[in-house]
Amino acid sequence: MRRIAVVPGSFDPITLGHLDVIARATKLFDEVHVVVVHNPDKHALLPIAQRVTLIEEAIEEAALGENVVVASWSMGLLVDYCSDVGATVLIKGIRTQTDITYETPMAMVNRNLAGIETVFLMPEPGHSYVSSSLVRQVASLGGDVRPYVPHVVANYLQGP
Ligand code: COD
Repeated sequence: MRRIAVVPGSFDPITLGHLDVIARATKLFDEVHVVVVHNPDKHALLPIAQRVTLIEEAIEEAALGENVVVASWSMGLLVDYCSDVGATVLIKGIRTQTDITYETPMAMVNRNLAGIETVFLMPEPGHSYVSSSLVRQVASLGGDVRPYVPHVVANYLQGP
């Protein structure tokens, strides 16, 4: 049986922390879907289509493309996307206790709703403090975001 996992997120924009989680996921599953989902709790910087393009380019740059699909989902529950593509697992990156507190109830609800299990992956320590909101803030204040994001994202945000 082909094992398919979904890595969901706002990815506004994709960071090296996200990319690290995606790379780990590709080693554990036959097919990995990276899915951009609108998070109503967050004020978005980039349009969803632009986030998808940057993820595609970052994945190509990191040579992770073979078993990765990039998509967006705005049609309702994330577990419905999982059912549509035959995925049985959601993957979330865990950086801090705050992530665990945020993700645990969602993992339980997603299992109750559709039997989808959530796998938590620990990031590379060097990326564990990186977040899209930090990148947005540094970029908006004119700082250098290159240590935190793939080259394609840095070029998009601040030029080559
Ligand atoms: N290292 C490791 N992991 C990281 C890092 C890093 N540096 N940065 C972020 N991550 C992880 C996050 O912990 C998260 O797991 C994932 O990467 C995405 O992060 P973000 O910030 O891009 O995205 P979020 O947190 O805004 O995304 C939230 C979701 C949209 C995924 C979430 O709200 C969700 O699953 N929504 C589904 C809606 C739904 O169906 N709800 C009903 C059932 S609960």
